[in-house]
Amino acid sequence: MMTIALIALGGNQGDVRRTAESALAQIGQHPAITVQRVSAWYSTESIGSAGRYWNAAAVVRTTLEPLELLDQLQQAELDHGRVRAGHWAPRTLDLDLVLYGERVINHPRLIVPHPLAWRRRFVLDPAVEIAGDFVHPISQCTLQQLLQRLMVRPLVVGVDLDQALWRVVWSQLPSTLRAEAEVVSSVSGEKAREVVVTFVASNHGERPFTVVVPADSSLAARSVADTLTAMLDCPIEILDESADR
Ligand code: A4P
Ligand code: MG
Repeated sequence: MMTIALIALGGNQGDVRRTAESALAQIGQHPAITVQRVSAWYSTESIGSAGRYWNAAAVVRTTLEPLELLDQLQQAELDHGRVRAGHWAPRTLDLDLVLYGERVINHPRLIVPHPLAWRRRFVLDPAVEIAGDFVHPISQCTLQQLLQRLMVRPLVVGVDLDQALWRVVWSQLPSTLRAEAEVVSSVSGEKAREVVVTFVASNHGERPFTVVVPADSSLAARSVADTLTAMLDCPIEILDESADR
């Protein structure tokens, strides 16, 4: 059966855009995959490492099963210099499967929709450019709606975290993040060291997503900062393809 899938592209090592173009050409040569649309490239604040990333999105049509498509994406990553040096390590190219039609997949090798996509501007901005009406099958929101709810300022964030720990986490966040986000609720008391943070961030009344952070306060601060940065950072669309190479 023919399925439309959405792929997120990202990288922060080497000439990411050229690498990605080559990887997409390789993927498109597979007899069961057609690359339909590719977004512009966006310069984005790096989450988890220093510097900036390049991000984009691509829509493909495929008759491959999800795991077979993942195999092709991972092969293309490997063929384009990707060394798996650790989680969130710098990379020449990361190809994530964000959506596979409206399928929900929970396999040890593959979780679809990509669980972090809904709160990452670096995924949603390029995705909305080419696939704004695609539906996220868990939230039942379109990608356009998911992006829209991250655009509200201040971004309203509901936090369910021990008060004392939250105060430490909040005090460690960069002031730029604190200026753009507003905490509307926090739960204290009995659930001491409760570590579930709920980002309400919703105009649409759909159920909130949650982010689980580590109990250790400095790790929690890092994790919340990464999450908020990915939600608040405004990707810069690079219009001139030839610029900056
Ligand atoms: N896997 C499970 N679900 C999927 C899926 N939907 N798509 C498995 C792709 N792979 C999926 O991935 C680790 C494992 O996830 C694979 O074995 C696969 O079977 P990986 O690509 O080897 O490792 P990774 O990239 O370090 O992990 P992951 O989870 O893809 O990292 P992220 O979350 O994508 O973070 N900052 C900016 N601005 N832009 C970025 O693109 N990317 C990352 C990487 C960090 N910071 C970034 C960006
Ligand atoms: Mg990946």
